[in-house]
This record gives sequence, C-alpha cells and structure tokens, in this order.
Amino acid sequence: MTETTTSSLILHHYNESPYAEKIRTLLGYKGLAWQSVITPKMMPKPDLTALTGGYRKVPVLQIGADVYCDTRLIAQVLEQRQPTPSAASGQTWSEVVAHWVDVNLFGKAVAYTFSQIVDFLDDAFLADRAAMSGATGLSREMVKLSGPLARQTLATELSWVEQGLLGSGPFVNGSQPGHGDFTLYCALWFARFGQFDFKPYPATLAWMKQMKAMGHGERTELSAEAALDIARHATPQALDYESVSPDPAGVAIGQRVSVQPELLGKESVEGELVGINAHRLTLRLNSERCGTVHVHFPRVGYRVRAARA
Ligand SMILES: N[C@@H](CCC(=O)N[C@@H](CS)C(=O)NCC(=O)O)C(=O)O
Repeated sequence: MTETTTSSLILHHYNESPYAEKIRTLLGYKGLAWQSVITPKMMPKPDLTALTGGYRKVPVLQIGADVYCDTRLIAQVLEQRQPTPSAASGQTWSEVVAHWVDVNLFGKAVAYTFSQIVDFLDDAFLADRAAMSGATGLSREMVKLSGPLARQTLATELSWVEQGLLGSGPFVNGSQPGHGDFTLYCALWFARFGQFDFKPYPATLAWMKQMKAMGHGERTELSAEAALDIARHATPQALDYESVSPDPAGVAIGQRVSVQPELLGKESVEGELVGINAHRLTLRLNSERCGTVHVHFPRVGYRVRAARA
C-alpha cells in the first residue's frame, strides 16, 4: 500500500462522476499513484465542503493543505507534477474543445443519460439535481422528455467529433492526447453509460478504446477523516504563480472575496484572496477541521467579487 504523505495526490470523487473519470484517466495516462476519497453523490457533503469552504462539485484534488477545484486546474497541476507523458504538448484546439464540452456537450450527455436511467434514480437525488440547476422541481417525466432532443443534438455533435478525429487523429491534438481529449472522453463516457449508440462513429469508438486503456493509475482508498487530518497537519505551499493585483474584476490581494461557479452547483466560497491572475486565483481559508488551507480555482467558469460585509 502507498504511504500517505503531505505530498500525496488525494482525489475527492465518486466512481460514477464523469468529470472525476476525466482526472482518473489522466492519472492513468501519467502513471500516477493516488489516494481516493469517496464523497457523497449529493448534498450534504460535510467533509468535502469543510475542505473547500463550500464548493460541492467533484472532483477536487488535495495535496496536503492545497485544494484544487475544477478539472481544468487539476489537469494543469498534474501536468506540472508529472510532465511526462505530456497532456499539454501542441495544445492547438484542445482548450477550445474542452471548453465546448464544458458548456455544451457535457449537458447533452447528462440530459441523454439521465433520460435513460431516471427510473433508477431516487427522489432525493433528483431533488438535489433540480436544486443544483436552479429548477423548482424535476419530475421523472420532464427528465424523460428531454431525452430525444439531447439524443439528436448528440448525434450531430458526435458527427463533428468523428470528422475531427478522422482529420487530426488519433487524438484531438493529433499524435498525443491533451486536455481536450480527457474532457471530451468524460462526457462521452457518460453518454455510453446511458447506452448511447456509438456504432455510426467508428473513429470515435476507436479513440474511446484508447482513452479507456489508459486506466486509472495506482489507486488506494483513504477515509475523508484521514484526508482532512492531512490538511490540518500540513502547510499550504508557496504560490507558484505571479499575481496581478488589483484584478480587472475589482478585487485585490488581501481582500475578503467570494468565488462562485458560473454553471450548476453555485455554492460560493469565501476567503482571503492570496493570489490572482488571468488564469487562476487562490483563497486562504481557516477552519477547525482543516486548519489553514489554500483553495485554488481557475478563472474560466468562476465569478470572483468582494465578499459582502
Ligand atoms: N467544471 C467542473 C465540473 C464538475 C462537475 O460538474 N462535477 C459534477 C459531477 S461529474 C458534480 O459535481 N455534480 C454535483 C455533485 O456531484 O454534487 C470541473 O471541470 O471540475
């Protein structure tokens, strides 16, 4: 068994989460060992939110007292930690593909798969997802009704992916996988979970097979309690990026700010801003359970503003 230290990679996630599958596959590609902390699939998530200051989504990567939210940032951290094999070389359109998946394709894949499996989901889970998307309610009938349009849109979008892979292949970037591949893969992995028919897309199927073969790296289970103990006994690392302060968003280092995801799960996190530039930002948080931690976010997809007094 791998020993857990303050430099261990700890992934807070659950097995059915597509975005967690993105990072598990990246960990597999890079051949990394990691500790797995299983979170609940819906709120409340008392251990995860104690660590993040309120951010509820998964996956979250913890390294000692540093907590990285969002797979965009987690992918960058893993790239720095283990540059070979690289998932960043020759990025070309990779970031554009990743962003398109985040704001569009992922939602279609979720709508489609949920429409197929909704009868197996319990009421509490449906109510949680309704609240997360800002809806007052989400009936099984409504979920089923959104299936056909999601399927049609996916079919069109899959034909773009198929043509793209045939043109650039075998990966989005060309010869090596990049951020776009891992992000695209996780959305299609979830569509597959809903039995979406991939037969008309042979290049996409072959690419998915290669992505799956990357595996998940060396995974060991860890309790949430043990992970929080590690945070409490560790000290956040010195920031490895330069800040631009004040930021055009009107916030400055040292200020108390709130950070809120733009899409789904809009629980915000408040803390002292200790780092910010065009790509990322860092909050310092203090709590009894976790001590002092640095919680890091990418800028894309997150709104930062002064915390209300
Ligand atoms: N932009 C985020 C998206 C993460 C996300 O939406 N995760 C889903 C699971 S795949 C989630 O947390 N859903 C709500 C929940 O599990 O409570 C990222 O890249 O990490």
